[in-house]
Amino acid sequence: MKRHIDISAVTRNRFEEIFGKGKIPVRVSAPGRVNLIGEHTDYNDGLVLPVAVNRYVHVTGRIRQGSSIEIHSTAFGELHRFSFESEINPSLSGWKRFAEGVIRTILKNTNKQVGMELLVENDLPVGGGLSSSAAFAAGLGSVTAMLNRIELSPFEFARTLQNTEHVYAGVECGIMDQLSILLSRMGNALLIDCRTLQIDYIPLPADWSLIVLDTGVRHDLAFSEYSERRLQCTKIVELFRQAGKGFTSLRDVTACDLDQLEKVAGSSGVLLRRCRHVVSENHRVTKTVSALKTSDRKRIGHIFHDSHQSLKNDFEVTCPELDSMVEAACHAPGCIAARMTGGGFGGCTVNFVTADMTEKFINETLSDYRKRTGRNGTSLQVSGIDGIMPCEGKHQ
Ligand code: GAF
Repeated sequence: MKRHIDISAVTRNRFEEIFGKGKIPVRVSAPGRVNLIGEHTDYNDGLVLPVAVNRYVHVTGRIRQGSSIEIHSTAFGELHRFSFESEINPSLSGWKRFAEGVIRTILKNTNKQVGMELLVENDLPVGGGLSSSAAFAAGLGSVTAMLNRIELSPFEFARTLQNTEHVYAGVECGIMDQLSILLSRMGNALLIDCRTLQIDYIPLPADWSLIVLDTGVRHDLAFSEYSERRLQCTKIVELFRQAGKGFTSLRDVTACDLDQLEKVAGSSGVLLRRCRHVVSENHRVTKTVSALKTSDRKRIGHIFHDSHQSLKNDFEVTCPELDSMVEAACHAPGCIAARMTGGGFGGCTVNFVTADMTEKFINETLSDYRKRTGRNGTSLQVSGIDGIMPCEGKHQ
């Protein structure tokens, strides 16, 4: 695990203002991630291609006397205190419940429960589609493990973090965010096969910039719609099973099977469209990998376009603002490829841009977006960086 002892003076002062002077704390910086392609495929055992980016949740912590835990979040401007002597308060909600859940889960089944003082600082926008919640959990979990001298394998750790999102944040997410935050490598995207957990590193073209554009829109329905999409995918697998196919997930479905689904899925066609998105999106991940290897701008532009259209029309997780941002980007100078990224219903788009056109691209896209929607979007130029547990070579 990457441990930082070169804590900035600002963090050190902030830490001491909250917790008082004492031992030098340890610090872990958990990056956010942007998914290049492979959307809503991770929980269907499919392929994804995320990049860990240079925006972080920093967690600084040290051991304290006794068994109580104090966590201060600068993003929320609040302190949470709890002790292992009592169970988690069932009425606890929001970031406090999630933070407590992460720590309790990491320490479950160990006899290690040291008291801790923890400071959480963000330069990753909260709820902005760059996986701030998975980074929060990964940072807290890593410092908890370090201070309690617990060794975790990246895969075991990723599964534990995913489980805490399900139980304590109420989001039935896949495994993509956790693995990319832990295992990414500088200058590369991470190709994850979410069925086998095989990981390959795919270099990003050096003369392309990676730009994240935030629509500024956050929809409350994102959580409920996400759960609904998951349920629909499970239902499709069940329908195939009833029709005699031995599928365990949508990863098993081929384009030829879609005709059969049309017959059994009823007249609405909704399930057929959901399935078509997942099947075609897996292919697009593979095609993106080969387009990246040859720096094929035209091809990647088409693939991102098709992905966005599929998410808009078949999976129905975009919104007018995401569609407008992508359309604006496609008309802007220097654009190589643009699509929505993450769960959808607001949040961000991901864009490849010719490096020397970056500023012009951002200005023109955001100005066009403003004309189309009356909203001010924002931009982040990001680069692919190491995850918390960077590794050499292939995995699994
Ligand atoms: C969210 C989830 F957390 C991921 O697991 C993934 O499903 C993504 O939405 C959609 O691709 O970020």
